[in-house]
Amino acid sequence: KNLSPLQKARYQYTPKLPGMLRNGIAEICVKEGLPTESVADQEKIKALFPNTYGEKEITFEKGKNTSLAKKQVVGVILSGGQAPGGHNVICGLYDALKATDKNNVLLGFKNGPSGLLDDDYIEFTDEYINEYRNTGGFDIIGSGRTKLETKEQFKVAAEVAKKHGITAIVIIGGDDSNTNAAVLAEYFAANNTGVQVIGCPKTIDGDLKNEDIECSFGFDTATKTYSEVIGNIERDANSAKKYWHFVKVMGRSASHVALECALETQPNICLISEEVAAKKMSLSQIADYIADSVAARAAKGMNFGVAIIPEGVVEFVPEFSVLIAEINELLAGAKADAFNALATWKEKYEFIKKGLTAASFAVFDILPETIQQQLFLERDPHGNVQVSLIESEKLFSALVKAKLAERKKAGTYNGKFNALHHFFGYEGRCAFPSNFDADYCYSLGYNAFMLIQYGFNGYLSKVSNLSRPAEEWVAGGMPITKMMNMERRHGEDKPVIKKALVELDGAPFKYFEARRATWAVETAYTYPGAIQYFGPSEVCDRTTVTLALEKGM
Ligand code: FBP
Repeated sequence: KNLSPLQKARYQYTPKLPGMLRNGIAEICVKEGLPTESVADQEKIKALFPNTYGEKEITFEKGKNTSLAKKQVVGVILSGGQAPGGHNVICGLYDALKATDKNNVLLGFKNGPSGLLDDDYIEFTDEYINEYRNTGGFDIIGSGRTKLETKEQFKVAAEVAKKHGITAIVIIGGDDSNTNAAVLAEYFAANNTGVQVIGCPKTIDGDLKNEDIECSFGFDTATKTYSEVIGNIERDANSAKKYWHFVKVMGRSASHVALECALETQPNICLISEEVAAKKMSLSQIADYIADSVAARAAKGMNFGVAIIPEGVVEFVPEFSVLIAEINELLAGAKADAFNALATWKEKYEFIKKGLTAASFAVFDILPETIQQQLFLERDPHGNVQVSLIESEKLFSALVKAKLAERKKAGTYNGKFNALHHFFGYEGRCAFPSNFDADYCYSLGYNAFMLIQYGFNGYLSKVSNLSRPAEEWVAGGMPITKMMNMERRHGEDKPVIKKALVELDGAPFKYFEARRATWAVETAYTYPGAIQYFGPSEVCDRTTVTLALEKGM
């Protein structure tokens, strides 16, 4: 087998559990908290979840284990995008399950939720599990984006569960997957299947967090990976002094990843989508904002810089989202055929000019031609423009270049502007989990099994006090319904876990806001370096700046 030295060394790493889970299975008891209410729309959520609503928050403590002895057959699913640490959730779950009774069984459904529906699974063994300890990736069983949301699917899931004698299903996923976990838990309870459902909070995007969940796993490792490379680029920029680097970072919607990377590396510019939306910034205003930094630095002889662009930003620019809506309309159904029949870009351009409102055409017209063409080429299966495929890092550098050309003409800028572009996303999703993510994930999995063993259903595995050393972490469970509210989705009111966007009055953004004007003109870069797995705790076990600031540290 081709194992890297690091992979071998990581096999030897023992993930840290919260102190209260360290005394062995026989010494874990439940402390019940208060009954819960959903964060909003209590009556509606209660009506939709009559069997699982209002359950108590619980924490685990050191004390005599009073759970009932029962053979457990647990199924586990990885749902959605990869996030470092997923393997450790499964390892922690497996270890707790086997430590409780070696006859317990853990089944891994393959390639995401569809594995459950297709009854495509493997049964884990020590040998199999050991190969994945403390490694990145979701390749242990694969992941997928099928959603478990319809009654028909739930029925199939119940049949598969019955066939294998499954007592519980653990769903490792983001806000949508955990919303669906709650609905599945309610279905299982309503139909007296006896199958429990437990969720685990995953996503590098960091947008599954609330007053109960301090952070989703994977965010720590992914942002550290991007920050390492951004720091290296900053140093390169400061060495060569001839390039402006435009770095797009992942995060489908929220800008938590971009903000954390900015807090770690202190770049000259970092856009925050939530601020763009709140201030209703136009593309032109954003371009001017970046161009101001380029010009100010050029005036001091610094024709270089680094700008971080969050992946989802264009959707937050009001005029741009109107433009996209109009384009979707313009190409709806058969109208696309008429458009595609046009032979030249010139003809297409005229078609577009006729079809868009004057305001949207003005927005369209300032875009570089490659981006204009991307808007009309890349459609998803529903006929929508795939916003994530728009190369926003190139879009903004092109707009900035145009602004600088105007300024040069006006005599207000006399620098050089050479832009380079990067996109960091996939390279961070399967990194070896940092010590934090290795520990957090293992704890989430271990804890998920304790929730199962104590008979809880519709709970999210909750490990908190995360800004403190693992010894002080608090393990327990929170009913998923507590985190839900009603939102309008596809023209219907749906119960969902609220997606957490960057809060503009929150401590991480405030910290950034207070310093960014200086960073924009000075060269105040910080170089986080590569994730360290071995060495002093302040280097190896450090979590994100976002979490530290949120916790007032
Ligand atoms: P999840 O929300 O499922 O964790 O996925 C997050 C993410 O990595 C986003 O940051 C990104 O926009 C998206 O997945 C990419 O999706 P895909 O892997 O399907 O290309």
